[in-house]
Amino acid sequence: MGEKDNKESLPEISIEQLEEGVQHVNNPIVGLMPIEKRYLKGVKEYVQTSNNFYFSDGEARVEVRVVSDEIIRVKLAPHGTFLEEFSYAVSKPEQRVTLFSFHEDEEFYRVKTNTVTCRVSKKDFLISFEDNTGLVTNEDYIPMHWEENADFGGYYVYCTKHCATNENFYGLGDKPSSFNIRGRRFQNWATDTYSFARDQDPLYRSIPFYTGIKEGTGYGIFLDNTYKTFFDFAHQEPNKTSFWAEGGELQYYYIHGPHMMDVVKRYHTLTGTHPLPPQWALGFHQCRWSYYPESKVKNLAQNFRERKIPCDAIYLDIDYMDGYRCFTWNKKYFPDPKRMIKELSNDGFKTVVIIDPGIKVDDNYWVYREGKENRYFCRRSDDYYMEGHVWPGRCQFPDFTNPEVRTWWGGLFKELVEAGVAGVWNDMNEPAVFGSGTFPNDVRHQFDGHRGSHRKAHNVYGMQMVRATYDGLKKLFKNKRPFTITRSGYSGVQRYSSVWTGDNLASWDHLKLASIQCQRLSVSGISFCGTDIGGFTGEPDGELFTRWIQLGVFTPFMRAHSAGDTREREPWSFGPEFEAINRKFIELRYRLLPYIYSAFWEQHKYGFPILRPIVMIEQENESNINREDEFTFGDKILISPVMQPGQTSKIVYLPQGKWYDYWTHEQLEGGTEHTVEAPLDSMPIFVRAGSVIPEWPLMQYVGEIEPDEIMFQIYYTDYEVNSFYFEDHGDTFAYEQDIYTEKKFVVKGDSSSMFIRQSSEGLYTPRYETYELKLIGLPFVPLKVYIDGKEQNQDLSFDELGRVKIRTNKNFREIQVIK
Ligand code: MIG
Repeated sequence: MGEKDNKESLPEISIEQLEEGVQHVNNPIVGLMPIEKRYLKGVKEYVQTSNNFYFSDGEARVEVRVVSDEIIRVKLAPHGTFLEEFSYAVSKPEQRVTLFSFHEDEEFYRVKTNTVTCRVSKKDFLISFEDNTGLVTNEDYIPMHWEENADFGGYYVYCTKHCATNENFYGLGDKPSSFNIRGRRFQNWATDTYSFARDQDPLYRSIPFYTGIKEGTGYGIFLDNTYKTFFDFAHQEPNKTSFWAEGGELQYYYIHGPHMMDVVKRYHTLTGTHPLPPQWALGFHQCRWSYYPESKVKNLAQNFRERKIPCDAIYLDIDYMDGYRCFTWNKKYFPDPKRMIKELSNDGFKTVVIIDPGIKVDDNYWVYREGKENRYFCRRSDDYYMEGHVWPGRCQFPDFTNPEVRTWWGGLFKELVEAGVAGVWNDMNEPAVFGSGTFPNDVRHQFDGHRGSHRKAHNVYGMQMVRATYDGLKKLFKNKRPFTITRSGYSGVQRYSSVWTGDNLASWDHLKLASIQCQRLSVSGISFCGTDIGGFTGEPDGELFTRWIQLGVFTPFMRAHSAGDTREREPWSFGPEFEAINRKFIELRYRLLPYIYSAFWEQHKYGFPILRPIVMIEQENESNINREDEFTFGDKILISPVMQPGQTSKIVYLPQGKWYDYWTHEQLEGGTEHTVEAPLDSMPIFVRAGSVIPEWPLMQYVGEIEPDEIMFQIYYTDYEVNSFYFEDHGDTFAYEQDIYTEKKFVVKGDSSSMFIRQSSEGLYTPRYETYELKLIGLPFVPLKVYIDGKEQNQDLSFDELGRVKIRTNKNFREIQVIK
């Protein structure tokens, strides 16, 4: 970060200097204050209106709002006047009615809910939060402060908190740094960062939310401010954590834990979760800059099918358009898009096309004309249109913060949808402009009626673009789920889109960063994320590509992508040996799709992040604070991707409890590290004891086969374990009307028996009738099996992997296996 941006280090202006500057003015300077940092002074009074408490130091006011039992919001108005309530991030600002009380003594005011107390000190206006055992989790180091901004109006606003020696930090979106971000400073200002480096900051997204964990207790801070924001986690001084913004309100949510999982789930109650994606979007996607002309696309599709490598989606990057004009086709390359897309679709491929925000200035181009006639493009402070160069040449840019523009934009997809396009990829929406990087600060935005310059709208521009895209597609698709992917985004973008991490590089360190960035995005509210498998720029060798495919199986979004100046980059591009391993792992992804889909449902419905880093599972264990290799996908499967060239074994940490090696079914004790084999054709994958993992028969694409049976692998446990399984149509919004089935399995065994109980919720009925259960790890030789109390006559012998097979009706309530 440049010194210029660091307001904390700007020299302060003295009264003498200021008076020097105004000595020729005739007006008296009474009341004119020098511009310098000002701090809240002691609290003079307070007023309560329902769940809002207003404290004042005589001039500045602070609002403390009880949002829910576990969430309290703090807001500062330096001169006593709050801005209008408005947020792009928070979809439901009013949560359920909460219980709270107010207390005052000599020293403090206290706003108390069932779980959190917000304490305001009368003497110096310091604000702190404690749980109901009196443990202080978060407290101001100095009072909130601000500095007037003479150029733009408003204030730079600051908050500085105590930081304990054993306090660690997680979150903040896509930062390409170590998973634990203690000791670092970051800024949020969405930026197109081609071929970004480790520790480069900022990147494409702005997610001003983090979880702090102090002595095993977690809490969250979400600074809902769209301006350029800064976070310092004990970087400048080891005992302070600060966050500040270049404008807008100092407005943050304190989110109670104590578990990081609670914090992230509650953050989701504020900012929303991903809607369910169409099921095919969880398959393998193949992308490149660019596949054209049509013959190349067809050839690619044919290769996948002939080689029997599963794939669901093919992407068209910018070259499919006519001179990079959005919503047009290059008819030389793609003479009949509708026919081509239909043929691809008959072969099981979905077509996803890229759409950028820059609209070519060209009076013969209908999109430009419509935008111009309706004044939909962004303008500068002096009313000139904002112009900048991007791929199409000279462009203007829709103001996506205007709801009318969003509706117009959504409608522009009509022809693409009629041509059969199934998904849209929004790129360059930081927004990126060649040369200058992005828009100048003075560009004006409608900001949903709340008006603002680009300083205020920059970080939400991409999110509002993909929102317009998603909402438009949703309308055009009738009741079918759209698929969208965006490069830029602000908190809450998960309600509209998946994301990828942008222009990474083909290197082993970037493979590591890919894993960290996806884990970080997942604990920052954006579960549906992935990376360019293989690295966007540069050339991976076969080994790196294969290791990246392996990680990709366990990222919620799985897509191979590469820049135009690189060699071909398909799963077969590195020779038959690598092709075989790549196939094996892409097949694994497809077998696990029902598990992956169920994990997605848990994210959508309950706000559980899909990827869960070790610290999220065992935050109380100090030795976990810096672990970043292992994570779980959903609740049951743990992976530790191999991220070194030539590596054939790996030390893997398994959390407390019992685990099984996914490949060998060997049982392993958790709470410790294990050395495991990891030759190139394998990778460390473990399953929690007691898990019930659904698998589909192998398909080349989602929907190729309607399974006539679902297979479940059930891992023996001697303590009770629950698992969930979700299914529905896979491509409609009927789940919003409870047309789905959510199954719960309970598994437990002892030395001579094991039971599996099943219960079910929801209104969806799948067509298949039976399950095939494979029991793994039974410590006894089973002789009898009872299904709902009836003894069965089934072959209970162990297969070559030590599994016992049971076939059952899908509606069983209880199965018992007995020695
Ligand atoms: O200026 O559309 O990150 O995925 O292939 C480059 C071309 C524009 C950047 C994206 C990349 C995409 C590329 N785009």
